[in-house]
Amino acid sequence: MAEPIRTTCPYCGTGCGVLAEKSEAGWTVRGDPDHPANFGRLCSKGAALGDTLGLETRLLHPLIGGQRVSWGEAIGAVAEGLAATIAAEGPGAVALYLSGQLLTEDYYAANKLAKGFLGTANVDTNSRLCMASAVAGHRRAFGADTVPGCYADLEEADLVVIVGSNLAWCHPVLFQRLAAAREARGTRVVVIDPRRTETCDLADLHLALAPGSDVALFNGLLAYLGASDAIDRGFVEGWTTGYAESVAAAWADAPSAAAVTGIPAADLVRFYEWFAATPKTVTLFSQGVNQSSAGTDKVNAILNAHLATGRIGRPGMGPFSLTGQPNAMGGREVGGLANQLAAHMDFAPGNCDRLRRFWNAPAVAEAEGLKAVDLFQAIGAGKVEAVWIMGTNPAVSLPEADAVRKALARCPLVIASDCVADTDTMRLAHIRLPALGWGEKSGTVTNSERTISRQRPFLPPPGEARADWWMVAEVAKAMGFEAGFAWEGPGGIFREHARLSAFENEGRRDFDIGAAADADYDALTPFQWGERRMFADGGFFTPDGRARLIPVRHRPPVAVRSAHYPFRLNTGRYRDQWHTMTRTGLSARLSGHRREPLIEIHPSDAAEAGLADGALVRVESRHGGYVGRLHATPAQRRGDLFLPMHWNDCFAASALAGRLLSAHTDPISGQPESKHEAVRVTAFAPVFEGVLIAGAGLALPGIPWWVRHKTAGAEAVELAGDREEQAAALLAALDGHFGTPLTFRDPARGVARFAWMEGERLRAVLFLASDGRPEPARSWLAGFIGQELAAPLERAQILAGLAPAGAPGAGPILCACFSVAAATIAQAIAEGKLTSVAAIGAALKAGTGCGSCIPEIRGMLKVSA
Ligand SMILES: Nc1nc2c(c(=O)[nH]1)N[C@H]1C(S)=C(S)[C@@H](COP(=O)(O)OP(=O)(O)OC[C@H]3O[C@@H](n4cnc5c(=O)[nH]c(N)nc54)[C@H](O)[C@@H]3O)O[C@H]1N2
Ligand SMILES: Nc1nc2c(c(=O)[nH]1)N[C@H]1C(S)=C(S)[C@@H](COP(=O)(O)OP(=O)(O)OC[C@H]3O[C@@H](n4cnc5c(=O)[nH]c(N)nc54)[C@H](O)[C@@H]3O)O[C@H]1N2
Ligand code: SF4
Ligand SMILES: [Mo]
Repeated sequence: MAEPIRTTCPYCGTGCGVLAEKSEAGWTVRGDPDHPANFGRLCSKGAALGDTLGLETRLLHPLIGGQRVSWGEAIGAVAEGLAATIAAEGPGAVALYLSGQLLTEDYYAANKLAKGFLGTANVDTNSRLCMASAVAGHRRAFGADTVPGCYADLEEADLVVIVGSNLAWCHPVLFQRLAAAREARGTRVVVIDPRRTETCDLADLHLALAPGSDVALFNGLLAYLGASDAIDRGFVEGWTTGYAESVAAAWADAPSAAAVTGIPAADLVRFYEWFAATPKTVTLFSQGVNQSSAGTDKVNAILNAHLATGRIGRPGMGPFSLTGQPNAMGGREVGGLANQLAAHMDFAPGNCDRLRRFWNAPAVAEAEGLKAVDLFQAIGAGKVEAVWIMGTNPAVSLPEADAVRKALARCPLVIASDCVADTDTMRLAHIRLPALGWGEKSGTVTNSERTISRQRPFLPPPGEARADWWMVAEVAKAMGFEAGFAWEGPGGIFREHARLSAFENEGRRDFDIGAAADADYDALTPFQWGERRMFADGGFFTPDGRARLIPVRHRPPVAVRSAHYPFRLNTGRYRDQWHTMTRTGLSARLSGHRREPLIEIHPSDAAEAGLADGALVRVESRHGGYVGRLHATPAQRRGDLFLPMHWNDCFAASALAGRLLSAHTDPISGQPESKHEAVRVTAFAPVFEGVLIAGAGLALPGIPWWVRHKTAGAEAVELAGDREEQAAALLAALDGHFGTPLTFRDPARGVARFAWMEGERLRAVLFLASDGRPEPARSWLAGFIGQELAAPLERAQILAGLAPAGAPGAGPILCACFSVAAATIAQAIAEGKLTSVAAIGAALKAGTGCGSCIPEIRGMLKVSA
């Protein structure tokens, strides 16, 4: 076997090192034992990377208006379109919308073209939806966007506070590192989240706060700390400003903290006592904090508590912002946000001038550009007339998604670069450019702890796909900017980026990787920028070198519940899907965990509303509707609903979270409040439900509700309708496609089943039921699609939909590594045979691969105990 290729996982900001190895069977991946983020571990998504390398959904050639064109024509059209828009309307009419999934080199090139050569600062990124509040909070407190700590702090802490983060599902390898440390040293863990998530598996205390009440909770903490002897007076006096005002503001909220958060006072005090008594405390935070109209204040409320206690920059302590995307940090370093320039510089005149000289740039943007939500509103209003979208799917991920779609539909020039041909955004693009994907592209990414690692290619470029930086450079050259964009590869871009970070820096800016400019790019090993831990002895990047405590007050989320919209909606992530599913949706292994979106609700709320567990329901907000299956669970607070952000029009009818959300934003960071909306929930009341299993991509004319998912080499479609004619129309369409089916009907039970054959080969099966959902063994059946059926017995079994004993069952898969169904584990537990995670692992293998499912297994054991 050849030497493995050392690269980095393209999913979450943990930034795990991956070894890609070629074997007879193709490329396989495993965790890189030498990478400092994961030391060999991978989660379910990382472990399934090999399943997502297929080309079936890829865009392989440039397209203009749906017609294949050459690269020369495509680049020419982009360059001419941008130039014509600038000539007619000025540079502000042109925008770039980028992504934390681009590599640093791609991101640097795009930002340089826009902010240095086109003269527009209308360059924003999906990090606006993700990290903007953390960035703004860091800059307010530290004078720079610095994450002070490192992952080892999680392992050295005595108390870890996890705020608004479902670490077990969203940063699973960090969760495993924390779990191991807790096992070894008894780390105390507090989880602050309105939902009882899988992350609570490690929690000594779970504070199920009212959504949006984090500032009140942390103000209560600061007031408590101020009144106890936990304040580090030396640090506060020597290295901070704003302490007295911040404690005064905290006292204004503190008396109502229990009422506002809805947390029993005794639990709050317990948390405050633990925090006060534990110097080695790390506070991790993520989207429950950032995605809020008070996101920046939430961040500063957390930073205040750490600054007041001097718990920053020393082993085992500090506030820690978990970054979501693999290169959210790299994007911040190159200035991908509309209110930043490159290399962590802002728009101060000296910085603009420095960039002008360094880049020899003709048109450096002098003022901040439009932030994502405002940018798409400006497109809708006709103020921005050309937009180039790279590596993100805003038609899905932005709030008020229908307004975003309308804006793109009326925009004269929409250019989109993606590795996938069909996404909700690509459907709206005039010019579609094929990008290289993971395993093909080459460059660097920066993870949550400031470690820069290489992504290395191991696959040839498919079709005519090209690197994102290459497209940018070609467009720049076609617009006459040859000199600034003459790089031969990503290494040259990285060296320029490194040199810029050191240019006239002299310690004034936190981001300085000048030393890496001379490193051997191809051999680059992971390295962390800055000190291992920052700010232990002050040295903040504010004008006076002191950190700022910021006085903040509780503000509720903008969307208010009413008699019409009595529920609070919260949205977020599932363990095995990544965002809009363009890659994870290709893997049967990953799609088995949650094959359709669930609408989670407290059982008492469901009962009061007369809604049955497992029934289809409709959620509606002022902006739109969403249909999904109700899942009643005590993990939800009363009055709150949760649904996933992943599904979209390519994977489902009517399951797009962004369509429900208002575009309310934080006034400082501009980050949208994607975690809060006021909604109602009502029965969908189908007259039939069904499951269709066939090859991919069948049209479903007239079916009002469907969800597609991959299963064992075929596609399963869960579907439902509210009129009998819809079922008849679907049957007619399938007959038209496949011919006459074998049929089984039991009208008394409202059951009908169909199997379409071509000779002895099975083409498709459809199960319909008028009373609840049919439950055929989906993945077992899927295994027969395209196969010749051996015997009449098999035909009979297929129409029965029943798998023989031992075949994969009907329900969701809990353990993605070994395809162990949730039902199999539940049954073993119910029979009393298996009573621990270890016993389940030994008997069923579940949990013995990547370990991502262990919190769920332990949850099942707890429920049965
Ligand atoms: N499996 C998976 N992992 C991922 C991703 C993915 O798509 N799939 N995406 C990556 C990206 S880009 C990101 S940004 C991260 C996100 O990682 P996380 O932030 O951990 O994920 P979310 O599920 O969006 O939200 C976290 C939690 O915030 C809680 N929450 C909602 N409102 C509030 C509130 O007012 N206060 C508090 N304290 N909590 C609240 C929600 O209930 C939810 O459990 O995940 C990364 N990792
Ligand atoms: N309701 C709700 N909405 C949310 C959130 C939420 O919690 N709730 N979270 C928000 C957050 S934190 C985030 S980060 C966003 C994420 O939202 P998006 O960025 O819109 O989602 P992705 O599916 O990651 O989109 C990435 C796209 O880039 C493509 N791609 C992958 N690699 C490359 C590449 O190398 N080059 C190019 N050109 N394309 C590539 C993929 O195929 C995909 O189409 O969603 C936000 N929206
Ligand atoms: S935790 Fe999982 S998704 Fe995140 S980088 Fe590591 S392997 Fe990839
Ligand atoms: Mo994110």
